[in-house]
Amino acid sequence: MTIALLGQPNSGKSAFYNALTDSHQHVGNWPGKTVERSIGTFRHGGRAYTVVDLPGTYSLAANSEEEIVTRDYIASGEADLVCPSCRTPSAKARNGWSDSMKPCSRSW
Ligand SMILES: Nc1nc2c(ncn2[C@@H]2O[C@H](COP(=O)(O)OP(=O)(O)OP(=O)(O)O)[C@@H](O)[C@H]2O)c(=O)[nH]1
Ligand SMILES: [Mg+2]
Repeated sequence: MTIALLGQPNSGKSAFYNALTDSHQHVGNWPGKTVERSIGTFRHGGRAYTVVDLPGTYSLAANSEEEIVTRDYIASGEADLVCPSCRTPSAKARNGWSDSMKPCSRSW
């Protein structure tokens, strides 16, 4: 099974990815660190899982090269599960992000 980590920049995707896959992707307290997708694996309950750490994005409108990487990966349908990462400063921002991600709600 392939799990994609999708969320706004600086929402903790790479930290989660590192914890799951025992990797060392760049983690820091500013947005825009991850610019390419990274792929790792972990095992749980005898099953193997693939995790994809994606560049942060504010929407699927793809306004930058990093957002295009993320948009294209989500649109490819390669992920069996899209895991949203919603650590945002306010409920308003969280709701706005969730609205902008509705096109992928089938995968959630
Ligand atoms: N309090 C708290 N901070 C966290 C948690 N997960 C990550 N962080 C912090 O949040 C910041 C951003 O984490 P990253 O994992 O780099 O975020 P990202 O979503 O990969 O960011 P981009 O690659 O820029 O899109 C870092 O300072 C982390 O230490 C968490 O569960 N709790
Ligand atoms: Mg990252």
